[in-house]
Amino acid sequence: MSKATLITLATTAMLAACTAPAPKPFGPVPTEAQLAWQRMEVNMFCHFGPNTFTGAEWGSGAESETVFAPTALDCRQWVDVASQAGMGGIILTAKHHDGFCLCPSKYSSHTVPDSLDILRALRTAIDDHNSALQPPTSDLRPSPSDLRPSTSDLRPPTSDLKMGVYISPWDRNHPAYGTPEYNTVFANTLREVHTNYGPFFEQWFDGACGEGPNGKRQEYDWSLFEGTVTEVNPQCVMFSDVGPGCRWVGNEEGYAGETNWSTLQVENGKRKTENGGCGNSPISTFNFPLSTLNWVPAEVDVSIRPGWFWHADEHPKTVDQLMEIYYNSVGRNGLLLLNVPPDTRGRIPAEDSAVLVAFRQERDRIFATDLAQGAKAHAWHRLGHSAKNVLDTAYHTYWAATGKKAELTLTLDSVTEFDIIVIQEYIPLGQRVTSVNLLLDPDGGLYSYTLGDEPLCTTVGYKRIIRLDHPVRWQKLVFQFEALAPPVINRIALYNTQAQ
Ligand code: FUL
Repeated sequence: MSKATLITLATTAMLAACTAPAPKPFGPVPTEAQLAWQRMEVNMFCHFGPNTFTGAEWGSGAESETVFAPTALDCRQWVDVASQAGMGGIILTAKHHDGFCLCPSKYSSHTVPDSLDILRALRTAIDDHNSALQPPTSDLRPSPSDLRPSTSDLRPPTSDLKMGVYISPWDRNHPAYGTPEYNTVFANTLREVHTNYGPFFEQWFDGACGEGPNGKRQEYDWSLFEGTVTEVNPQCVMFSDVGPGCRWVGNEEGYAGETNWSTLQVENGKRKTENGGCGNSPISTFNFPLSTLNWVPAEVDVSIRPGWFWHADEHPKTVDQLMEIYYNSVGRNGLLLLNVPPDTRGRIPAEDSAVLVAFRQERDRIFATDLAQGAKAHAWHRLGHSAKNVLDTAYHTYWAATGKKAELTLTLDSVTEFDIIVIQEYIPLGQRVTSVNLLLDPDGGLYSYTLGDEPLCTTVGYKRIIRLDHPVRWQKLVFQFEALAPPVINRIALYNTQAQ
């Protein structure tokens, strides 16, 4: 569906809700697929292949196909872990740089045998999981939400798991790599995988790009690759260093910048072509708000373990480390793609799944009770979309301010202790906010002070989670927004991390 249709839908929803017309979108806006992608918030990455068995991170491509031999493959277990951990989807390395394909292929002999088709096993496991979540046919069957572990109201409802693929353009095995013919081979592989195992919510084009078996580097034909994916699967969000669907955040440690725009300045909307069209665009082009050309939100890819592939002597991060990553990715307008590598059995190790479930429980605990619920919200300047809309949990309702500087006051029922503030912009109408400041009880009351000279945050985007240095106890909060265009805010929520 086009951006225009998405805006029309959002507009229609608004009209039904409150009769006031929606404000005009500002700058680039997400497609329907990009919005659905962003609302997934946390996804699972699975690096699995010959490297799992050899201990390498970048296989040479010369490994024997028989090296890949999982002893107890169980993709259903991956799906259970992802679901229990509150993930929206799983992206599997269908082909890493060593060129080994986790499905049989007409275009390569370096693949699994038919009997060990990992893509088919994962597709089936995901489809089976999703059909167990279908709406009840009678009152006796549990509803999809009953089947899922509880989630806080901030997590968008996800009724199913989606599947995505990583298909590396760099191929250290294919004899044609480094020649124009390889571009056709790669496009054929994309078509084959997307046709046989899709639809996929995301296609991952990694940025690594080196020499092939003949010592040559490939000049990638990106328009052929992207065109092929779009032809088979128009809703697929394509990741690469510079988009077009979503982009690399610039590091593999699990954080987005404090300022993080979903608008990306790519040279006139085109991929940079230096170095054969691979490698990231200069960091200076990230986080630059003035481009009106591209909506390319950031994806934060990071591994739960030191390596991307499973290695016997490595262990997963702790819940505290994962929470830090969550705040610095989802909490900074990014999508978190957390890599959880299956081991030589073809299962996710128990120590990783235990941490993932605890990570989920910790998020559910912290975000269980929105302390702003029941508050009164007031703004002098609004465009028919009242301030109280920031308090409801419906996605398509919002407060629309009239000026680039705007204030919104929340008066809580009583003095309340909190240490987390969550703000969400209504991104179907664009990303606008450049800074938010907070005044606590500015009427000269006992607790009158600001949170320092620094703004509470710079950009907001889809979601901003602000952690205060220490819990504060307050009743009246005034949010002061500055923006490139009048802010459109769909949610403000308050939490207390110490609450039980
Ligand atoms: C990089 C690759 O080189 C790594 O092996 C890994 O797959 C990471 C997610 O992307 O570009």
